[in-house]
Amino acid sequence: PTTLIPYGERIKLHTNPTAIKILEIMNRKKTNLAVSVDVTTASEALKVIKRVGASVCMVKTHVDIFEDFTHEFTEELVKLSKELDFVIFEDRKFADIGNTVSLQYSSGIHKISSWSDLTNAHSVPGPGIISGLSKIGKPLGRGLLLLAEMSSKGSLAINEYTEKTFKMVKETDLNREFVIGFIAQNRIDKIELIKKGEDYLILSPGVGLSLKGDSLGQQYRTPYECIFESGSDIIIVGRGIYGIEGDEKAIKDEAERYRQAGWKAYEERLNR
Ligand code: 5IU
Repeated sequence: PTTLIPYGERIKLHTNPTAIKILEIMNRKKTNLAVSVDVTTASEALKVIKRVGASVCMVKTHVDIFEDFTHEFTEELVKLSKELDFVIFEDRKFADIGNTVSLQYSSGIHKISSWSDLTNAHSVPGPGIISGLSKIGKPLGRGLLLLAEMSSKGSLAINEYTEKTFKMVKETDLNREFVIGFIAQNRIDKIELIKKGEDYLILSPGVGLSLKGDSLGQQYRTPYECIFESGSDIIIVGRGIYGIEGDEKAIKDEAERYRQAGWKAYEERLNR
């Protein structure tokens, strides 16, 4: 199983430029941490990103939360992603028919495809959503994740839905070149769908070292539970890092604490 192969050796199992970039960064910076920057202004987001950048392989955004979105923000974000060496993931969760999502991805105010390395989509509309996004994203070397499971209580993305989401990607080679992984709580090769030599990245949100949940259904697991026990590749942490009390340094230190916890769990997994 790919959980026993080091991130650096999985690079050769990919052809998608974004997947290669993610694994290279993880290997180079020794980090499987993605920080989710869910603050309501672009200026605050940039402050957080500058503090956590050195510790992460990826920054996850929800740009529709910002009160002050402009393309100066995305230009600055792209610049920071190069300077601090991370990948940009706009967590857009597309969910419409192929034609609509291709427009939502490329157009409107946000023009996500022009700056975000990675985005994600629900599988609920069927494979047309992958084709619609791929039409825009693949020529740009972008990557897509499908949502196979969610961290929130009562999620309907379970059992057969999860399994069919994995199968949807495997239907055509075109999908496989653009879909580089899944948002999930568990490793998918457990369900024996992955052929030898195929590799997908598994990203898991709902991660906290001391958080236990919120009042709106979020559920948290530790980095160890995600990486070691469930075989996930990347942990996504939001409030656990940017929500920490204290001065500027507190956020930086907390990101580093999560990076170390995630990396230790990965090393233990390899040595199992
Ligand atoms: N997110 C989840 N759970 C999911 C999916 C996405 O929490 O199943 I798919 C997003 C929501 C938020 C971030 O942007 O990940 C987690 O933030 P907190 O660590 O602050 O809970």
